[in-house]
Amino acid sequence: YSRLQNKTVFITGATAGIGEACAWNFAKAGASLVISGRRESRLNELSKAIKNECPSAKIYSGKLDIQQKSNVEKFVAELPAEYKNIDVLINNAGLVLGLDPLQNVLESDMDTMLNTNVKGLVFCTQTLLPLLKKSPSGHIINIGSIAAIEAYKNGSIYCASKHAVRAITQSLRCELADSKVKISEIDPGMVETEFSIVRFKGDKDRANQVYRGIQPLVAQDIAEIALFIASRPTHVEVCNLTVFPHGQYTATLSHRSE
Ligand code: NDP
Ligand code: 8X3
Repeated sequence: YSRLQNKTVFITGATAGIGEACAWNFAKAGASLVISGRRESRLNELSKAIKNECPSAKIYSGKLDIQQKSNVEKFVAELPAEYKNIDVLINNAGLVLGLDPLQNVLESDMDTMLNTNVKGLVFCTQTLLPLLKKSPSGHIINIGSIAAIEAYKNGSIYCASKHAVRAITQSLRCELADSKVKISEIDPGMVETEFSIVRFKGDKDRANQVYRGIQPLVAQDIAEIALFIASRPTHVEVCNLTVFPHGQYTATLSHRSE
């Protein structure tokens, strides 16, 4: 992963799951990090833990809710000079709330999903694109989902949000073709993180049921893929990479040992 030495990687949603695992992996590969999320104490703990294990790691962390464009712009404007040359943006922050028929979807849940998964991703991309264009190897990595490819029962708004991510990735690939900036999307199936606990609003028993009888992916699996994608030579652009735990074969169907 020597191509990541001295690169600066901006990760949204680094307080848990895939974003946190990306922070560890990119730091170990020698990249400087800008990590963000809404839970500041977790960011401080993560920075401390990484620096403990990799004393030379360079990490800037700050609280950021990506739902408001002004937050994103302020955060980026206030980056210290040594963290302003962003090479890689990992648009990871995202969430699902509920598993309900469309008829019953709460407007507040819909707003949170769309404002985070779609608008927040766009705000981060718009704000960082001018910096990525200055890099000799700018790269956007969007964390999509199998829900970007399939729509499933009771998942309408989350699936719509991830279908939007896929569309945005594709449109941007066309728009960026005459620049040096690459764009990739990783579309995972089941990854055991805080994702299902958030979906079921803290109901851990229900969240555990999602992974019953299957060995799900873990955040590290996705971080390793992100690291692989980000470290290809400049002319190699991984477009969309779908990844399932073995045994899963659609968004909602898996072989489970009961
Ligand atoms: P986690 O719940 O473990 O992590 C989600 C991260 O997103 C947290 O760091 C959270 O930080 C952050 N986040 C949520 N809302 C905001 C916001 N408004 N502003 C900034 N950060 C925010 O879930 P995962 O790691 O699994 O999810 C990461 C991405 O992977 C998401 O986009 C998700 O849709 C996608 N994904 C997950 C799959 C899975 O099965 N787990 C499968 C396919 C895709 P904080 O709460 O501190 O703000
Ligand atoms: C997460 C995967 O199938 O729960 O994006 O929507 S799924």
